[in-house]
Amino acid sequence: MKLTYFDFPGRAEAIRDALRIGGIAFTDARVSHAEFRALRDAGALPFDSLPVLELADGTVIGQSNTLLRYVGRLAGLMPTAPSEALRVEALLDSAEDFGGRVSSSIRTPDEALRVALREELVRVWLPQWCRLLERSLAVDGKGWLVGDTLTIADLKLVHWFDKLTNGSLTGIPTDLLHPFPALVAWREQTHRERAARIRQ
Ligand SMILES: N[C@@H](CCC(=O)N[C@@H](CS)C(=O)NCC(=O)O)C(=O)O
Repeated sequence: MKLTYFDFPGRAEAIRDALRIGGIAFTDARVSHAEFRALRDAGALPFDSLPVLELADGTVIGQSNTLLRYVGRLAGLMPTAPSEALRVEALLDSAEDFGGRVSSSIRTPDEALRVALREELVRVWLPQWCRLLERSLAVDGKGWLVGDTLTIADLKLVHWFDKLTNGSLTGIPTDLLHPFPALVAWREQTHRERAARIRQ
């Protein structure tokens, strides 16, 4: 299959991880913004956006969480118990809610608005997301967001927190997770497991 996205982690990195961990052969197509516009204008993107996944039969599918669930199932990174899968899916959607607020602050060209959005993120929304995620960690108590092993929820969210704390977003402190020790431990565990399973 072929995954097409830009040349940065964004909405694709968890999908790339799941494909790598699952040992699923794929073409990691990375396009420029000009190439994206050409694909979009040619009608090649079902939702006029990236990422898209092209299957062996030529079907092209969009929507990152849908793609992540699909490859997550193929790679054994999606719980088979429906109640656990439900919790994973809710966490993926939370990334659209909370992560979407971060994206809005990136997209706005208005500097004053960006500063105000970032201040609200740091004061209100990101601590709220962190508290909710710590609650999720506490349900099974195994250090994973759902169940007792790595899932696509861990992969999706760890990339969000990497983006949030890499210093590239002015106004968002790199030690954002410091008041949330369970999340700090989760992040380390997720990175360790991810690296080990990608190497296998
Ligand atoms: N809900 C969609 C959102 C996709 C989306 O907004 N993708 C962005 C990149 S992260 C995009 O295609 N941006 C190009 C543009 O609209 O200029 C998904 O999760 O796949």
